[in-house]
Amino acid sequence: MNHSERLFSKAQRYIPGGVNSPVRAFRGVEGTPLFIRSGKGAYITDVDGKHYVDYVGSWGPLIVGHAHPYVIKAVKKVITSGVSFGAPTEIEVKLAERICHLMPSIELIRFVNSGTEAVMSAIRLARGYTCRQKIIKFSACYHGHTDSMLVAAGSGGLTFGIPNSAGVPESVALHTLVAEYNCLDSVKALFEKVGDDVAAVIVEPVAGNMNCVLPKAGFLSGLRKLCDTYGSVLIFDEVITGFRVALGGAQTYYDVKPDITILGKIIGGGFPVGAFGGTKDIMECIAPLGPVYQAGTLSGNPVAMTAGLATLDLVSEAGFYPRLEARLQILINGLGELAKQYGLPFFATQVVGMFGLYFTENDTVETEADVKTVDVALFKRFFHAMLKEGIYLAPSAFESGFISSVHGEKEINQTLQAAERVFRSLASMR
Ligand code: KE4
Repeated sequence: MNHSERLFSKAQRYIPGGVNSPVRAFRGVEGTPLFIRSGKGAYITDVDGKHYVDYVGSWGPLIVGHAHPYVIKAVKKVITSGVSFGAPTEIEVKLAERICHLMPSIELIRFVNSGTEAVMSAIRLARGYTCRQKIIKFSACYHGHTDSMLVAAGSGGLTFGIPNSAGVPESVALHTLVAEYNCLDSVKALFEKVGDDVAAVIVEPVAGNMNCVLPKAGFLSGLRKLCDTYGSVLIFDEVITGFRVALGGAQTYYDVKPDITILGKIIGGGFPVGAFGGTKDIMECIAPLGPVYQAGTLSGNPVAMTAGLATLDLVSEAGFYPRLEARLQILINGLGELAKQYGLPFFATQVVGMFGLYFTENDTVETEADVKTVDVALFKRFFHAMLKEGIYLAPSAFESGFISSVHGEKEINQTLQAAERVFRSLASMR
């Protein structure tokens, strides 16, 4: 047994499935999950001392790579002055100010400790603001594990083929209506049925939890129009896309303004964080100003705020996103050429610093049905072969991949050389 295997067996003695989040258990690809000892830049090192080029980046937060010196220096400076006070601090005001400036749709913002907590709070807020109950979400989109969102959840749900979760009361699930991503007609049909009771539509502007599916032209603006027509709140879940696809998030990239934005991941620089923000009239319904209660012991934690602000300093540098996009484009184009050369069914998507790899005959992927055409068995073989080559991809055919600003030419070339060997071997077995 190697160290990861030994640790995994011990972990299962104390932690359900040996992991603190299901997708980490490698059940989507089989085999033993790697236990990670450290990360530096574009690399992680497992407990057996093997290094990997990392395309998970802790599922998105590490857009400037692992242990970036500027982030670490900022955290080291603040951590020795105390780690939490349960009282307001200057740093949370600074981060709030920065985000409000970078995302003009956000006039007021509340920090919490996870994306799930932010989604849960935003849904309660939308219901409190509109005095309505129904929420429209999209099948195979994932918004964390709050009860009302575990209805045709994507991410873990899609990977495990469990369209919803045990333990979610009927009385909760019945208020969640499920439409099809990129299909405005499916949303219109729901609005025509219960439009006057729809509190909000919640959407991932780029669907990053059914692999990586881009919004079709007019889809997001169509949701905006429907919400305006029916007086519902449009919630953009930008936990992944926030500061991943543009400095102003997907709402700037696609030029569609939501009423509430959910953030997480990058704004904490790898520390536990979440946030929800929006227009003043909506956000002023939140306690202590308004009747919608919401609270949190560690909300606005000064260490997380510091790491988040340092990360936003770095992503705000001139040319950050064009460089990120150009670097990833080389990888995506290279993989496409190699797959073609070896006759493998392959399609890839990219939005600036995030991407999706699909082993499908399809020449486009726009819906959940398209995503389900992938050859999962082929993906599993690809995943493990790339892992052997020292390339760490998301352990699921239904997750997005992420690049960081410190994935350089060396890492991209290393990945493409590994892919060439892997594609050649996969092709020989077909
Ligand atoms: P957290 O509660 O995991 O911080 O955020 C939930 C969440 C909300 N919204 C979106 C769009 C998300 O992608 C997520 C969480 N993303 C997953 C990865 N697909 C986190 C990884 C995991 O569950 O272990």
